[in-house]
Formats: sequence, structure tokens, C-alpha cells
Amino acid sequence: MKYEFPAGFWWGSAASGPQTEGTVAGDGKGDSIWDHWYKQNPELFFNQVGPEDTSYVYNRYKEDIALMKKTGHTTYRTSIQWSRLIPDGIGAVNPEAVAFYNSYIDELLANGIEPFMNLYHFDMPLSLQQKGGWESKEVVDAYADYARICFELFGDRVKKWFTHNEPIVPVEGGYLYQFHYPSVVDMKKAVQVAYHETLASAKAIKIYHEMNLDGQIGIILNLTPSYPRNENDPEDVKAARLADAFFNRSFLDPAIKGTFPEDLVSLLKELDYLPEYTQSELELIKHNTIDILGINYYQPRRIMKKESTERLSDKPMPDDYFDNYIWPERKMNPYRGWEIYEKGIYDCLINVRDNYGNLPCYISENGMGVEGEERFINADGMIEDDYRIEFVQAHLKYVHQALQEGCNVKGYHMWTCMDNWSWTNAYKNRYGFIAVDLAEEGKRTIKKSGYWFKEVSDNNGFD
Ligand code: BGP
Repeated sequence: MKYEFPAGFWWGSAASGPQTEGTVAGDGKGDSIWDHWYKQNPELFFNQVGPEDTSYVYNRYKEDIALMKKTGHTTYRTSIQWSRLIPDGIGAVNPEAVAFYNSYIDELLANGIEPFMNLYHFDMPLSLQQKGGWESKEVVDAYADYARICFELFGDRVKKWFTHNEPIVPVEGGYLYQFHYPSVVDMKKAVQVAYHETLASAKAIKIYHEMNLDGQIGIILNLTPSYPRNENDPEDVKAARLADAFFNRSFLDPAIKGTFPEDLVSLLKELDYLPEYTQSELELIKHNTIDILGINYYQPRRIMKKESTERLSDKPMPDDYFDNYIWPERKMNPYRGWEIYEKGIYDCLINVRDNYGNLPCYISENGMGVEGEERFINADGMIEDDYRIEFVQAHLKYVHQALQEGCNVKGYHMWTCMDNWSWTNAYKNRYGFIAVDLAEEGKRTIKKSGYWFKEVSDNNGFD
């Protein structure tokens, strides 16, 4: 076989609790910020579809796990919903949630599918957001308690844990660019939030390691390789390096090295944006780094020195230090406005190999969102998503090349298993191996890519 992967390479997909479970007002669940935001401002959500209309996994997980098996999954990455397990974020544990997650995990294991479990996927319990969310140290401690409870309840069977999914996104969305709740523009708060997410992660890692469970813990980061417009222009290179500091190294460095990037820290200091911190917190972060890294890769950043005079805020923002550059050779996803640059996944892996001790890592998300995918349904009712097969295969070729060159990558999770609800985009961009027909009570139909993936997984590679 031309592209053979190492024995034991994990094949699967990724999703999250809030995007799949549904039953947001049932079985004892508390509101998360998404449930609240939707109730307050449904018009912000595509087609006014909210988190109740996720793919109903809460009631259909057995059927779904059977479909995962049919599509070659040996692993499935999802998350526990904090507001389901502990409705107020702190205090009483919801017994119905414990029963649900126990059964879900057991069903995955009984079908030979390894659960990769994440603790936080953008879904702050509302009552904790009312205490300041990630702006507050009290919430950091509440998160550490929540993490401990998850490890105690499920740590005997879940062997791969992650503290956060894409922690930069709540910073960008909630505090810079207004696509997450609380939707403010405040860079000083953004920095505090980012710092607290890292602190919370380190606390959870410490607890996990002290429990001596037989497993590993890490973080999932959306890495966006930052390419300068002109590699020979020092100002473009500087701008790209700074974008990398803001959006990648801000979390990669503390997660793996236990320290924050010096260039970022000195800039934040100059701006008087440093967060409130203590020396003992910095020590805690230093000594509680991750065992494994999840890499979400969709598209790179292309950066040039700041030329525009446009300002998003009267106070300094990351965008004041660079401009986005439209690379003339870029290839776009024709069904959704994102660049497709397959080599970026390789560059992420090489970066971890060369600059981050070649820590074991997983591709924890990579995928192709398509608007209006129904147009590809064939006469048998199956979506012929050849574009997705091409997309995944092209990225896997680069993962394979990285493996040949010594990268420590151990698995691939496509985003996503079944078409799912995605924040304010709701069901606009379909990503799944399995179609979900909302008009037909969430009827599931495997797409062509799902059958293709089964072969790849069974053969542990492709020609
Ligand atoms: C990632 C998130 C996922 C999912 C995906 C697709 O950044 O981790 O939760 O939302 O992006 O996003 P979208 O639906 O906006 O295309």
C-alpha cells in the first residue's frame, strides 16, 4: 500500500457535547451560555436554529455508535457538557447526566471505539458566566472541581482526556470579534480570559496526574500556521511571527513548555494588558504540562505588515499589528469561504517535532464544511461527497509524509461524524461522514465519504 499508517493509528471523527446532544432543557441540564444567548438573541443564529436542534445524540447515541462502527471508527472524540453534569457549574452533580455519559462511554467501548474526551468546548455554564466566566478566578477553581469529578466518574474507562478545545476561540469570539457570548471588545479582558484558561488547564492536569489514572491528558489547539506574504521582507516576517504569538504560541507554549512566549509577554506588558497573576500560578503552569496534543487544522493565516489604517477598537487589538494577506495562489473551498492548504497540516506537525519536543499528537479536527450539500444527493439518497474524500485524502498524505519524517502523530479525527449544529452558524456548513436530515426527524444517511473512510480504516491506509 502506498500510504500505509503505523499499526495502531487511530481513525475516527470529532464532535462535542453541546453540538450534538440536544435535550438542552431536559433531564436536569442547566443552561450554558449558548442556550442563554439563543434564547436572548435567536436572530444571531443561522436560520434561527439553536442548540436544542443538535443531532439528538442524547437519545440516539446507540444508533449513532452503530453508524460509527459502519464508517470505520476506532476512536471518537467528543466532550462532556459541564452544564449537563453540574447544572449550576458548581455543586450538585446531575445523576441523569452521570447515567447518560456512563452509558455513552460504555457503548463506545463495547463497539471497539476509543473515547477521546474533552472537558470544555466553548460551553460555559450560564451561572458561572454570571460570575464572570473565564474572567474570574472562582470559575477557574470551579472548572478544576468539575475536571476532578469527571476523572473520578469516568477516568477508569476514558484514557485520553483534553482540558479544552480551541481555547483561543472563546477569547477571539467572546472578547475581540463578537461571535461568542459575552460578545464584547476588550483586549485586556481577552488576555485575562486566555490566561485563566491556561491556568484552569494546568490545574486539571495536576489533578489528573495526582490521581495516577492509567491514561493521558492534553489540550486541543486550533493551529493556524502563519505565513508571511514575503519571506524576505523583515516586516512581513515580524508581523507573521506576532500573529503566530497571538493565536498559536499563546497556548502552545504554556501547554507544552510551561512558559509564555517572551515576545507576546513583552508586547502585552508594554500595552499594560498583562493579566492578574501570581508567582505560584506561574509555577503551577510551569510544572503541569500536557502529555498529548490535539491539533485542529482547517486553514492557515497569511499575513503581511500592517498597511491598512482601519481600527476595530480605540484601544490596541491584535489586528493593529498585522494585516491579512490574500495570497493570489490560494485554493478556496468552493462551498464555504475558507482556504484549503493541505501542506499546513504537515507544517503544524513539523513545528511540534522541531520546536515542541515531538510530543505525541493527534489530528483532533480537520474537515470540509459545505453549504447546501443536499445538491449532491444521488438517486439512492446518498450524498456523493467526492470533494470531502479528496480533501481528507490530501491531508492524510501530508500526515503520512510527516510520519515518514519522524513526527509523533498517532491518529486522525475528521470533523465531524454526523452533520451537527455549529454555534451561530447552526447547520449552515455540513461536515459529517453521515448526513442528518432535519426535515426527517434527524434521519441519518451515510455519505460516500463514510464508506470510503471505512476502507481506509480497515486497510490502515490507502493507495
Ligand atoms: C471548529 C470547532 C468546532 C466546529 C468547527 C466548524 O473550530 O472546534 O466546534 O464548529 O470549527 O465550524 P463552522 O461550523 O463554523 O464551519
